[in-house]
Amino acid sequence: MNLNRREMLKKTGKVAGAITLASMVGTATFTRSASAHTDIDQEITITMGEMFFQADGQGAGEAIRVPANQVVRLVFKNEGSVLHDAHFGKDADLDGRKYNDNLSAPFDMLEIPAGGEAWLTFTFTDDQKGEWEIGCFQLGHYEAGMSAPFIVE
Ligand SMILES: [Cu+2]
Repeated sequence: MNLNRREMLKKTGKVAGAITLASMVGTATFTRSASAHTDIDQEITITMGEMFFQADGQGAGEAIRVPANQVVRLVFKNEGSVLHDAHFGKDADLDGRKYNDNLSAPFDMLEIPAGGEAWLTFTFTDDQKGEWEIGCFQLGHYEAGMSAPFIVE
């Protein structure tokens, strides 16, 4: 199932949603929160604001560490006053407004309006271990420092 960007936006909106990524299969599926019964091994809440990502218990912009081979739910809360997005990858392309190496492929990214909340559920594999990055590619945001190391370990 392929969700294009417009469908993804429509489905996330201001309502919390869940996107399960089966990275080994290479598909992204969307599950409404009301019917999401995935067992979660670990949940990490990440606050977004101007211009930062901040995981619970950490400082703004500090590394976010995620275990491989576990079901990890990342809960994003945009407490800022403008829309933010979350891309996962490495090698930022500031012209294309994305990472050249997309950790979450084929899933593109998550956009969350001001005051909104949404979540993603990942299971990363051994071959995805290493240092990646989470970044917001709204115009000027990455440039203003809206990124953080994202470490799969
Ligand atoms: Cu942003």
